[in-house]
Amino acid sequence: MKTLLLTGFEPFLDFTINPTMKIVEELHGQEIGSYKINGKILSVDFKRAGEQLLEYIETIQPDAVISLGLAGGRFKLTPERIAINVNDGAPDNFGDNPVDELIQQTGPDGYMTTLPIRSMVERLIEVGLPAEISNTAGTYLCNHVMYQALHYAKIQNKKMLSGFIHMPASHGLAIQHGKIPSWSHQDLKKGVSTCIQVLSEHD
Ligand code: PCA
Repeated sequence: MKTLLLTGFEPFLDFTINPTMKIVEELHGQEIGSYKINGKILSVDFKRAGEQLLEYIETIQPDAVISLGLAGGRFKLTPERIAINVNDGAPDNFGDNPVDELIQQTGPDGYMTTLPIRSMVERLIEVGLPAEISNTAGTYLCNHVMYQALHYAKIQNKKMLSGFIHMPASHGLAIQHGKIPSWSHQDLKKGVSTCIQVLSEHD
């Protein structure tokens, strides 16, 4: 059996619930296809999140990493195509507010995902869940951890596949927030499980 590191994030900014947390907690310990899932939650912290993720990777030695994040306002499940070497944007949960910073001083401008995102999107649509590839993960924490995992795999010469999936708000979050579209928790979770199944068939 292979190991999948599945990460989610804590709440941040005016998003009082992060729907990725419940999904990661519920899928932790489960098996989907050839993968056993190890779920972890990352801090919305520019200084720590990358380190946290790399510590989990070194301890767990996963065959693949899927990181999940909330994209409040998006309507679809959106596997990300690329991570860029930039930290920028709104303050994190510790008030850190980097402007135009590099994530890795000597790293490349970007890394393409190594997850089978085209097949994931096709399968999501087949099972009735709206999905499309996103061509920007932004410049906030989600882009940051996606970049860090891909950079690690590259410089360590590891086969480990990795990438990021952004998701819409859950109904629970949308009720509290008031101004964003939402999906049921069950559909969000089914979407993530479907992507893991596709990954399992892919490799
Ligand atoms: N979404 C944010 C960070 C944490 C999360 O769930 C992002 O899109 O960068």
